[in-house]
Amino acid sequence: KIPAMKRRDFLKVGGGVVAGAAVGITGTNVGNNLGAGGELAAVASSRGLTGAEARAALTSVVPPGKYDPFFMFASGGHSGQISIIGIPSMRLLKIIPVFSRDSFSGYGFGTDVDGVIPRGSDPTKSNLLSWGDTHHPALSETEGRYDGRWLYVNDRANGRIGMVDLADYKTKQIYDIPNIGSAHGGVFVTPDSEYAHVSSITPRPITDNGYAPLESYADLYRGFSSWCAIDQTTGHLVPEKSFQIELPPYNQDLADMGKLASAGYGFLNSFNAELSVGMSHKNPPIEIGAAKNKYDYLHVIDWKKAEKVVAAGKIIMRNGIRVIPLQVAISEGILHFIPEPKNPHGVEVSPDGNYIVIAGKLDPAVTVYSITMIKKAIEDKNFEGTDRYGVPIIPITAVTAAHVELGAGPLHTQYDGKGNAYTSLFIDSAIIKWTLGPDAGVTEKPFTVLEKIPVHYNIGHLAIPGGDTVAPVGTYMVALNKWSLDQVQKLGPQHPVNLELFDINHTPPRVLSSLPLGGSEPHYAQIISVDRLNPLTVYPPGTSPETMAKSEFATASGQERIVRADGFVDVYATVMRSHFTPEQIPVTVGEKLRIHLTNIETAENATHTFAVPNHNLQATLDPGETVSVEFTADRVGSFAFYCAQFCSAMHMEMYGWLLVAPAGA
Ligand code: K7E
Ligand code: RUQ
Ligand code: CUA
Repeated sequence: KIPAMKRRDFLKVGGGVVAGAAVGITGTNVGNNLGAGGELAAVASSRGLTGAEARAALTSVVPPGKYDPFFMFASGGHSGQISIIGIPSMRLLKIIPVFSRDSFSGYGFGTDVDGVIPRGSDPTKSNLLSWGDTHHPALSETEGRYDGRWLYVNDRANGRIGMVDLADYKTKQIYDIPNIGSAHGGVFVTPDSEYAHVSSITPRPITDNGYAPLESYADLYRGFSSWCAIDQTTGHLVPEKSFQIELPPYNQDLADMGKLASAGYGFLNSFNAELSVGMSHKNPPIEIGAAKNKYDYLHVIDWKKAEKVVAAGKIIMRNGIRVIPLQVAISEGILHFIPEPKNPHGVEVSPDGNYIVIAGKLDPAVTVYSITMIKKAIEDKNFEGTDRYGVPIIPITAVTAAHVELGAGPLHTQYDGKGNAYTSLFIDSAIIKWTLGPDAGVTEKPFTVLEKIPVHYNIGHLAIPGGDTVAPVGTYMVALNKWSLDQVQKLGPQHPVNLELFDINHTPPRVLSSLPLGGSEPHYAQIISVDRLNPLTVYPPGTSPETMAKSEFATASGQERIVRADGFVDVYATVMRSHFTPEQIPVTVGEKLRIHLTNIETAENATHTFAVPNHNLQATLDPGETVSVEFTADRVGSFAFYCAQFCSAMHMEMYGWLLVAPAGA
């Protein structure tokens, strides 16, 4: 214990903060155990913590055995996965592989669900792909709030969308979206999860072979806004019910979904209205009269109208999906443009749906459009001509509610549900807290900068619980910083990204902790209240995660067998602590094996794996799970398969023999 005098000195140094914390705690249930609170100051002092640091620790610690109230589902960039991070503990709780193989979960190493990667829906594409670039996760919603059922995420690299089932936190589907090469905009889901939306970023030729010289860029390249229909029972994406809207070959960037006041609309940013195709001595940029513009185009899409046009059959089929041609989208009033400051990045709709906030990237400001004014302009046909494809352009002056100067490099915006917006500034390494306007209930000091919050460093996205829904919970905020720079000790030439947690209940917001995260680059994240999630803890016996129903290959204890028929060796096996049954699988070289494994455990945590040396095969089986692995015994040898997950005192004994005898033995 440090004497009172000294303690006071320390508290002075610490800005009186620990004193406050200690006073707050003294006399409460913990006060006595801690020795009248002074002990907290001593702990802080002995660890060299300032008062602010000690307070931050107390504000965000989640002690052993207690739980985080929020989960953050963060994309992983070119790791192709999703990370789940507890808030406020900032502990990494789980990694869900989506587009990339993962030997820990067995994903992509031979089992059914793992077959999502090789199977995909476009064999010409997915068969070749075992990585992706996850950017924008979208939790499913009911009435504009996260409902905890499913999660969708785009593959920015290959134009695909992955679906994760939040019943068991596993990837169930990868949909290769036709007609698009790479996909960035969205994913967003409609407020009742009718569709998950993704748009292309780099346009692709609409020729049959997917090739066209860049001289014909303006005529033959196109973007596509893709509305992937969601099956309301399984969460799977249904290609036959999905549709696309053909767009001009601008680079459609980020996108967001209208809600409440703007329900029925989708908003897509774009850049490269000049149709530049890059530097080449042969192909100068295509410069068109109207493209001397200082502006790019916000795409305003009336998706409810698009649905009706699709139902009326005013579509063409293109590579297995229904497409509304560009001219139909124009004539039916589905697509309108609003000029936006050049090269924007984020577009984010306020919780009430009234404001559409465009972050300038190169413009040190955000531009705020009003949905009321947009609707009126469309109704009045208040257009200032069209772009070169005939898309009507709404004058920017007719719809701008505010242009708010923030600082250098604005990228993304989130909301706290209390009338405030938080916008990340990449170049300034800061988050600006500013107020929305009257339509969001802010009458005093509308569109006013309140705080500049420094971050470390180079922030991309940011996330607030429910921060893109109709009901944000303005408690915590996470900055997803691209660089950690001086925040972490050196780890070789590549540094981790750095996620920083802020307390935004407090004015001004205070930093609480950080999570330097190696091995993935979260672009975007959504934070959900844990009480909205309702996952399985064990599967009902014999469940195939692929169908979430009982597998036809489920095997109960005592039913294990090896059957030879139709040119296959079918092995019906069970797995439990601490043995495989059967423990011997004798085959002859060249035989085709289908091994159906059922983990017959009913206890939580009792996961086993089936790992076969030298065969690149590693299937993970959670309690109750049935998976099938298929391979040809193409090499003579005795292979000791084993369980790779430490599961019991007899874990080392959990193995068996795959005996591949030579022909004629
Ligand atoms: Cu800003 Cu792909 Cu959302 Cu990354 S994008 S940061
Ligand atoms: S065995 S716990 Cu090397 Cu101890 Cu894994
Ligand atoms: Cu089962 Cu180790």
